[in-house]
Amino acid sequence: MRRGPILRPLARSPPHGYNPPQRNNLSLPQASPFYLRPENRMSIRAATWHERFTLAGEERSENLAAFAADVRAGLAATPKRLSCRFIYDKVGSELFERICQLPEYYPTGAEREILTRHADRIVGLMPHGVHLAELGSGSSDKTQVLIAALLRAHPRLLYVPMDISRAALESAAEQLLDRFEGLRIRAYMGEYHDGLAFVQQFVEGPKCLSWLGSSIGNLARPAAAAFLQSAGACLAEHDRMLIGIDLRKDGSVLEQAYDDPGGVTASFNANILGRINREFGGDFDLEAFRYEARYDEHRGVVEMFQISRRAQAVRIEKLDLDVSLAADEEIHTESSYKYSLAEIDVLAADAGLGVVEQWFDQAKQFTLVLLEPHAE
Ligand code: AVJ
Repeated sequence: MRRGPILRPLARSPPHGYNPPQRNNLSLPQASPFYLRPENRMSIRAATWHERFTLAGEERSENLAAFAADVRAGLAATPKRLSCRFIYDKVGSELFERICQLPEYYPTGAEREILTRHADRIVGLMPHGVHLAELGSGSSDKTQVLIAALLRAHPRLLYVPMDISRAALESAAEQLLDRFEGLRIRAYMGEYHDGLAFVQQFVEGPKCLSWLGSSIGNLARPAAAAFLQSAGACLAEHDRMLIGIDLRKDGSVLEQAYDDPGGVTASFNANILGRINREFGGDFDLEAFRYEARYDEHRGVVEMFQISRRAQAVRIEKLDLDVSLAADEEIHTESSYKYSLAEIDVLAADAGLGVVEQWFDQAKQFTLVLLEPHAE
């Protein structure tokens, strides 16, 4: 059974080992509160940690049940498949951060370039005093550029990062709160669908929903339009949505980006098998698989696979599941759709959203699109 989102405070101690002052404790030596005493000055910011950060979310076991169902269905299917959304446990999220630092993986740098150049213009097209909610926030690294611009336009900002990884949310929050005085964070841990419900329930006032990094690329085109439409349903008249979309380009550039020579992407992709081993007692031998990323230019999609090097049988103990694979049999693990400008217009139209403005990096590899709900 699915429970509603639960609000709870950060489950570990704030930075600097600070203990919040006890408001009614008159036995404290007076004059200044102890966090203002010179020896404790570094804790001033930490004093507001609890007020500035909350974390809400689903229990991890619910995500695990969905993962188990996906493994059962996907490994029984022909051809075999697993959903890429389950790659992102702690290990997977860390490997993805490493991908973002690879020279071959151009989307991160391209999107940062666009944000850096156009953040003030983008913010200028949002309602004044807007809140920022972000799907799949991860490290929130590029988002800092946007947050800085929002805080230039308005001294206070509520940021609602949403991600599947608790570790990513917590470390991002620690950095952001340290850097930005006027910032308050209400993080949500869970999947997109529940994140949108959280935004709808708890974010009052004008908002911008951001979805950066071309995460939309993981969805097939019809699913992408359907998801954007459901996200758009959370927007009030003057709210905005900002999405990063990777553009169609030469296949050799894409195959480098999705199969780097250092093998970081291959390890990231193989983490779906590693995670089955860890969570469900599987005995996948990761060495018995190779990784492949292929660009289908006609369909505009990079498809990624784990391919069995030989005929083999795999046991997944906790699911009481036996899987056999033929030599060269493929498990489809991820798709990354690329868009032409015409396809972006179709996407927005299918989602019932209007394009306000759109920006590109200089090499025109990537685009940021600002969307608005269509006036009825
Ligand atoms: C997180 C979906 C944007 O498709 O570029 C990167 C994931 N997979 N390298 C992408 C990914 C392999 C990434 N997205």
